[in-house]
Amino acid sequence: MNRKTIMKGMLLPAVALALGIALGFGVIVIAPQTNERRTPEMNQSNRNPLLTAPIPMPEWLWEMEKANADRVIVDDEEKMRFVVDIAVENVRHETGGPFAAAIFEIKTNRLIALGINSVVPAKQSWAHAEMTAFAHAQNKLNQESLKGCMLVTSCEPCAMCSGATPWSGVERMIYGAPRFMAEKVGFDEGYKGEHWEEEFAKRKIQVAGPMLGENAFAPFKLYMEKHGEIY
Ligand code: AZG
Ligand code: ZN
Repeated sequence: MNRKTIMKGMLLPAVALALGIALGFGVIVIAPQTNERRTPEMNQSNRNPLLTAPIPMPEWLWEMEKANADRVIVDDEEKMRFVVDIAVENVRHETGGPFAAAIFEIKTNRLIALGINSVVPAKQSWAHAEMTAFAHAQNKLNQESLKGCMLVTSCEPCAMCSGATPWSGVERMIYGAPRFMAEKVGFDEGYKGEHWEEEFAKRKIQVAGPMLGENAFAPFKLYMEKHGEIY
């Protein structure tokens, strides 16, 4: 073996070693581990695009939220009528499925944030009304816990949303349509166990519903008439 061949043979391991060091160093430099909490600046300018960018807020909802900023609605049925009307608007504007939700502060009955089902337009399976309401309220309050708040949802939460509810921190939940109304139209609400309300009670989350009787079916009726997509 001459010197040239030996040099050639050493070139590949040397490149691999250099690349390994560079990559290893890169991981450390690019992804420093920190225990710091999120800062307000991060919420404004460094939002995690995986979660926030694909959920655009339709103009009509933006306007509705502005018009109802800090609105106080004391009566539960009135809160529910407000939310069911938003679900109807979501169908009318063709900006998502026949579901809406809102977060209210329990002590003051003040509206914090609205949420709508955005699954089809946002192409996000998790974008149920309850989930977008949680995310929106948490962004607005700049905190992950919705302690002291209640969820008002136009329809009984599905398996995913009832799973997410205790982690949101809300302490009350009221719902309009029972799950069979959503299932009648073709939505798959998933399995959540027969005693789900008892599980909520164990976690100190008060539940009330169904509410509004046949009036809670209005968003589904319009969705069927408009041949809305069932996913
Ligand atoms: C759904 N059920 C509820 N309660 N809310 C939504 O946004 C849904 N989307 N699909 N099923
Ligand atoms: Zn859901």
